[in-house]
Amino acid sequence: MTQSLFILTGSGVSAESGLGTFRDTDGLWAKFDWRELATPEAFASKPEQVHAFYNARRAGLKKASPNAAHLALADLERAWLARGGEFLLVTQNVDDLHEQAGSERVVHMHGELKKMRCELCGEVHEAFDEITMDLPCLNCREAGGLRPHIVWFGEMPMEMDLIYDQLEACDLFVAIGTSGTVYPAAGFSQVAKQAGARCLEINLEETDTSPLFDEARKGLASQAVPAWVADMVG
Ligand code: BV8
Repeated sequence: MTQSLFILTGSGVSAESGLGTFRDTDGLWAKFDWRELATPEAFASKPEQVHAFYNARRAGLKKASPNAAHLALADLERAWLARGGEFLLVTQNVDDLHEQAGSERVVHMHGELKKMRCELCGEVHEAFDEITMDLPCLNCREAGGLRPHIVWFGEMPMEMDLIYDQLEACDLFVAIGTSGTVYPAAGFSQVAKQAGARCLEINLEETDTSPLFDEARKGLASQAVPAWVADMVG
């Protein structure tokens, strides 16, 4: 029986595509204070400032393309499903580089930069390049309700029921390019392990959660991930 695979990715998998990580020395949260830009309170008090931050990141995403790690994970998904295995890729990233690389079974637990949500009617749409508070929702036509379809600190991540079901059922849990500092994602390896999965960490360096893993592969995602996928599919 082919194994059930659960893959969790973080900003390290998109770093070589030119998108900043968060906690590296030159990372996003080193330059910006997440309390001022990635919380519902920040959006309530300074919505245009928050929109400007995400509008800039959305513009940056247009210049980025998938790297070898994204492409290898899409190959792995196809090979795994062809063998009748279970496969789920949960990403903390809000970019769509996994989808651009061909991954289909992707869950964005922290939302998506290319989507916007109306707080007045709840509708989710493809985001305008530049979202501002005076733009009307495409559905309810009201202005003043549009926000990035992003999970901010203090907000409940998306698809948590599906995620925990899959964590408890998987045989192999693989964390790629994540520092394991943001919860609940940082706790996923423990949930999988307690449910009997083997845990593999693929990262540039040791992380706070490294001790929880059975195996670690150190290196740049664009090299370490294709090498690991070759071993898995080989
Ligand atoms: C929740 C979207 C509960 C936004 C993100 C105290 C106060 C307040 C809150 C808390 C607190 N203590 C705990 C919390 C909970 C909080 C949290 O964990 N805070 C942290 C700071 C302690 N979590 C939350 O608030 C979450 N929600 O708990 O809700 C709840 C319960 C009931 C009802 C309602 C609510 C929501 C968290 C989601 C926040 N949104 N993103 C945006 O993107 O703008 S988080 C954001 O940061 C990312 O999505 C990601 O999750 C996180 C960054 O993590 P990483 O992806 O790991 O990135 P990082 O830079 O840290 O690491 C990169 C790694 O890659 C490094 O290890 C590096 O070495 C490696 N790397 C770099 N380059 C490469 C590489 N590896 C390989 N190759 C390379 N080339």
